[in-house]
Amino acid sequence: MPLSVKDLKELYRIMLLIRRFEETAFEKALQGAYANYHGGMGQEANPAGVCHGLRRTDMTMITHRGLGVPIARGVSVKDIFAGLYAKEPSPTRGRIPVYHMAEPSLGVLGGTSMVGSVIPLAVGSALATRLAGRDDVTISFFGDGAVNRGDFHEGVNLACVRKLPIVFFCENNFYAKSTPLAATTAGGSIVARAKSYGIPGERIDGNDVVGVHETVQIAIARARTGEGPTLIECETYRWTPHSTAGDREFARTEEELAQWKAKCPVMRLEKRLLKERHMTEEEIRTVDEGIKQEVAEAVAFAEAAPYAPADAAYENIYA
Ligand SMILES: Cc1ncc(C[n+]2csc(CCOP(=O)(O)OP(=O)(O)O)c2C)c(N)n1
Ligand SMILES: [Mg+2]
Repeated sequence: MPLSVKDLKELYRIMLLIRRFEETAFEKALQGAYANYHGGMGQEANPAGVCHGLRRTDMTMITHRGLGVPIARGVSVKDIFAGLYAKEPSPTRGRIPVYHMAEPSLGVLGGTSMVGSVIPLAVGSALATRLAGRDDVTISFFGDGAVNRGDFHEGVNLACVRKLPIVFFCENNFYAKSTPLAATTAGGSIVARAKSYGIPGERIDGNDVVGVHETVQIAIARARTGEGPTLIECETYRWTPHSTAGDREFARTEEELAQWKAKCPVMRLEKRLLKERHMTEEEIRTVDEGIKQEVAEAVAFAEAAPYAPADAAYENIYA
């Protein structure tokens, strides 16, 4: 079904919210407000396009790169900043910040620290929904750095053998830290691997949120109706260094970054909304101002919030 004007405006709002969130989150980490942060700026169309239209009970497992997925799934930026600051009001009571951030009631199952290790867990989520007799789908987000780990092959293979309801969504930003994809990855592309598992594979433009959404919708429909997994390779680019820890960029050039910035996913949709007269410059400014205020209030909330009492560390543990 083609996207309505309402959908386009919502995709724009979510991407802009993620953009403003990411700008502030990166800056605050640089100032030492909380731990190292792996910014997601430039990659906003991925979480926005994938998560738009998901059922609340569909599951998403995230990577270390940015917090666009929780935002797109409806976790408030207040809660997310509280998480970054490790404060009590966060979804995990300040226990697990950044890439472990989870809010299962909104379908955010969190992520893991070891690159790629999230993939078999996402497969487990898909298996769990199958065993429970539900027709929910799991989206497994991972970076290009994950595809040469055993976890990728073990996870994708099992999901294919069992035809599990999962979409493998690779955010290919062409680098794992400072290592270019071409230096580590055989076979010409990531999507080429779909063939060896006998599943559909799509390589898409990660600056086109509408294209991301439409491709993922097809994969979700397949997964939901029992036809099994799809592998999507989404070409994207991070606008910030690997993290706020001062990582050196050995291979990326200023020219390359400028080329990708010129293809900004947020601006691309903004131009379309203006050109097709779905929004005016003034309306866009109003949306942006509201979002900036929301982000500023979230930071103030998180900074003023208390830490959880020490005893809370013993909650929700098995032994
Ligand atoms: C198994 C493992 N090796 C190394 C690291 C250190 N590390 C953290 S993020 C990262 C790069 C991951 O690259 P990619 O999967 O492409 O995601 P991106 O950072 O580009 O979004 C590395 C090497 C890790 N966390 N886990
Ligand atoms: Mg990468």
